[in-house]
Amino acid sequence: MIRLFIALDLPDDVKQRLAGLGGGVPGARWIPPENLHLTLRFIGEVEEDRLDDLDGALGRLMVAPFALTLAGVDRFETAGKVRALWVGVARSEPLTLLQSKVDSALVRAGLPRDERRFTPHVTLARLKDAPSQRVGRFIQQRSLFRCGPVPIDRFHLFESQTKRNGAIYHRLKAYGLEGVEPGNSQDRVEATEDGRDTDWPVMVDTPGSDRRPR
Ligand code: 2AM
Repeated sequence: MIRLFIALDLPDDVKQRLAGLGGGVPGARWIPPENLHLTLRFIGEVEEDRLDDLDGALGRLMVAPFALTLAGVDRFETAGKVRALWVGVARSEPLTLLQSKVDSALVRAGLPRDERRFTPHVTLARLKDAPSQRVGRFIQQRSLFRCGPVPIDRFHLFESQTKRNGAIYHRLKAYGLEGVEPGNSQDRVEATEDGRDTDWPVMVDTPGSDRRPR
């Protein structure tokens, strides 16, 4: 089995800015900058022999490149406890379109539809027993944070290997964004990070944490 998710990687300078927001919250495990990403769709565990089907469906997606703006800071709570701090995204129709096309592609490839509402975000930290006052202050002090426009011209299929102290992300595949050209709606857009075509896996990333209670 292999644990997968689809996400937007972010330019290095954006990751550095986001990482610079961290600190000042006891009980927070900050995501290392290289692991910061915007999840479009969590897939979870699938058999490895499903990879080709998923890849085929994702490679046929047609969405034009766009830019998004990261804005504000907020939290996720489970059972009354703050579990994650994240940076939000200013309303972006292209992002919503991309997310729904990714989901539909995965449904075509045989996965169940993701019924959860898409809340675009970049997780900054996972929290355990963080004092709510400090969390509140952290969010308030960064409420005016904005970063953008961030150019988005591809999305990635990631593998997540969960480890005791976090996770290792492997960027398996990159899919270039390209709009539909008139009269050519069947275009297949696909590119790996290094220009290779369909080899698995392609890239290895560095350790971080990705556990999130749901
Ligand atoms: P996040 O986007 O809120 O940080 C890899 O685990 C990525 O998939 C993480 O970025 C994580 O959350 C996201 N994700 C979504 N649903 C998940 C789930 N049920 N379990 C683990 N990760 C999930």
